[in-house]
Amino acid sequence: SENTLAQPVGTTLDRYIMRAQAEFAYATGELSQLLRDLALAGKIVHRDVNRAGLTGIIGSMGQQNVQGEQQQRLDVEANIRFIRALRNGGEACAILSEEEDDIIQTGNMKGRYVVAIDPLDGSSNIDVNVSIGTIFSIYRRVSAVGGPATRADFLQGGRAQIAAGYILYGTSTMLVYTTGHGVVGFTYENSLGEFFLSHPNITIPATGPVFSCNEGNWFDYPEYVRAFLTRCKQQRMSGRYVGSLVADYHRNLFTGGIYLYPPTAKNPAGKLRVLYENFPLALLIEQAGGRAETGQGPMLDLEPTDFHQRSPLFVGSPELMTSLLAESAASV
Ligand code: P6P
Repeated sequence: SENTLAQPVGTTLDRYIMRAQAEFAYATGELSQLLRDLALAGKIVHRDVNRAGLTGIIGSMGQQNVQGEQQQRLDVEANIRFIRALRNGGEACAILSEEEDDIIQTGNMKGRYVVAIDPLDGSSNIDVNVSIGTIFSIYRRVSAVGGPATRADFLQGGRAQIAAGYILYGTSTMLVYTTGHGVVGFTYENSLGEFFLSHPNITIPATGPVFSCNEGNWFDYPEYVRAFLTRCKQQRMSGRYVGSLVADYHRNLFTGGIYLYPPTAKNPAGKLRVLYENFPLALLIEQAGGRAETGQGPMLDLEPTDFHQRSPLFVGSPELMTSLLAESAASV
């Protein structure tokens, strides 16, 4: 969808949100506050991630982390940061986190939103210094304001999301999100503690040179996926796979390309999680002019039944997605 809100590169996240709120009149500022809360937690996780290797060493010199707590694993630490920021911000009545089985009631019974979040995806990449990311998905609650959130709040389906995005802790830290008016990107300047608008209107190229998948699973892949990938190789496309979802997704968003996580023997329903990975990334790609599919239909049309359910994910440039789906149709 057209991003009708053109603001100058370099404006801060706060200014951008305030102008967007006026322009799009979304909610009465609650969503704005929610986005600020997520950005705040992102700044804290940025700091944690960027000194991860050292904290153990510094800690052993008697310097405790800011809360004086025993240094946690980074994904556990990130989970605490996002829950705390959302609880203190007051807008989210509940959170569904990859790190916790059940809904986390924040105590903000009057909060009108719920947030599904993967606080730090790709924790296996943390220990080897590979880029990692936070992925978030926001819904307006359907349960009664003033009471606790319910399962139904989180199982509304991908097209009910009112906002979605990610924070990529990469060579630079970026916040990329949509509220349904296109995709916008902010880059973090940690000496100032500010996110600055760097990408006012992100759109994915119609096609591109990259295919991303874990070819270790080649012999598990459905025949149509192997046929599609073989053609990619015959066309001498580039195989690029970091093995960290947000890093692979973000690169393809700019270069153009296709990311595939098909069913495998180990994960017959796919590995990636619907509520806090596939749905938010699918909303973003559609807002950026791309497509996201499960293999059985559009990702956003999947009807979720469980909080932590998985699905296959094929996501990227529209022309490459059309080509993949043509292989799928031909294979029936
Ligand atoms: P595989 C990381 O563990 C993760 O959840 C995503 O970040 C990443 O894209 C995927 O799994 C990698 O999975 O099976 O290729 O190692």
